Amino acid sequence: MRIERVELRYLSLPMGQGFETSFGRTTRKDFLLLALSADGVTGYAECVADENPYYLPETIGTVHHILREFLVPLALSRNFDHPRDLAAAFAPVRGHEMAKATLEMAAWELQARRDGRPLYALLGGRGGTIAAGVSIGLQSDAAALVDAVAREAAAGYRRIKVKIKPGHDRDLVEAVRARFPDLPLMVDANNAYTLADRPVFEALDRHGLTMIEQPLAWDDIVDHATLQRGLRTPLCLDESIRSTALARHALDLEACRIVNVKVGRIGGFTEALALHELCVARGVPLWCGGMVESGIGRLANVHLQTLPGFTLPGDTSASARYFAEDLVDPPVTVTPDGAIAVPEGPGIGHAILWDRVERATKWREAWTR
Ligand code: OSB
Ligand code: MG
Repeated sequence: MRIERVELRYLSLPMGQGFETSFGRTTRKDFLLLALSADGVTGYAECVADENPYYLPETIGTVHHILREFLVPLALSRNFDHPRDLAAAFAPVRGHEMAKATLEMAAWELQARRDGRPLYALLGGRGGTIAAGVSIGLQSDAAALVDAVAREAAAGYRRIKVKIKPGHDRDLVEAVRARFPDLPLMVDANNAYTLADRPVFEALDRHGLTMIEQPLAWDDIVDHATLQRGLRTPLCLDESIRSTALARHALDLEACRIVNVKVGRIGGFTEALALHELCVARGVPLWCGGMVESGIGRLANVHLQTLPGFTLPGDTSASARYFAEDLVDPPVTVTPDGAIAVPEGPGIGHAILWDRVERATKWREAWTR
């Protein structure tokens, strides 16, 4: 692969109802879209960084800087036999997993298009369908949350995740459980707690949750291990796992029993495949998280989830939950029994709607050899 051109666009896409976590509310989806061209073919990837560093330290601004100054020059200065070789070339750059993943994922997508195969085939997955789960943002109160859960359960989702934060946790789970005692249910705290909040987790432990996601600090594994020792409910780590090595450390310490994979958070597909292999070898359940991606990133997640280690439904839900006008045709849809069809076309497998991309583009920059 001789990379000839890299184009980066800043997109701002209107969202319907928005999404609220413990770090704030989003009503527009601002993100970077990268196009990578080599040997007459172009591949695409969506970056998961937000404008702010409230999920993890990287932002759209840091990704732009790291791509422009370091990763793009590296990619344009040598040839690669396979997309998996990009990760090794990027290794001298410390951290900046989201920036690395953006370029690396586009190389995989390009390679799949070049081979005329769906992305899943290049990754070693399979066709068919995947099981869909859904993440429900913070709602105004418990009654509104129960309504939202009822709506998503009726839509077919096979696992429902609700966001919690201090003061909005036990009551929310009790309200949902009162109406849906047997629903596969989990919570995600996005680092909002400390070990001093142990009583909250002891109360949640009585509700048969599938897991509790990232209750403690974004960069912690030690306190999570302490918390896990006193709980029956498995902990799952999201933010804390930014590499396969960190996942291995977390599993060795028993800081979690389930792993959330986001390709953008761990530096790309090559690292995702390594993390998948680690979890399969250790019998640790794995699922694919989401970052409220447009259809382009959403479809990349669909392909990844066809690998055999993804034994739990992920956070990949229908495009229409977030975007009235998604950037892919057809949009990602979920069947009444909670399945998403895996595309069979080359690369991500659905057409990109360039008129919508153009309308959402705030700026763009391109680099060539
Ligand atoms: O922690 O999983 C998370 C959204 C933005 C940032 C972090 C997270 C989330 C979600 C939404 O939970 C998942 C989705 O629907 O894409
Ligand atoms: Mg999470």
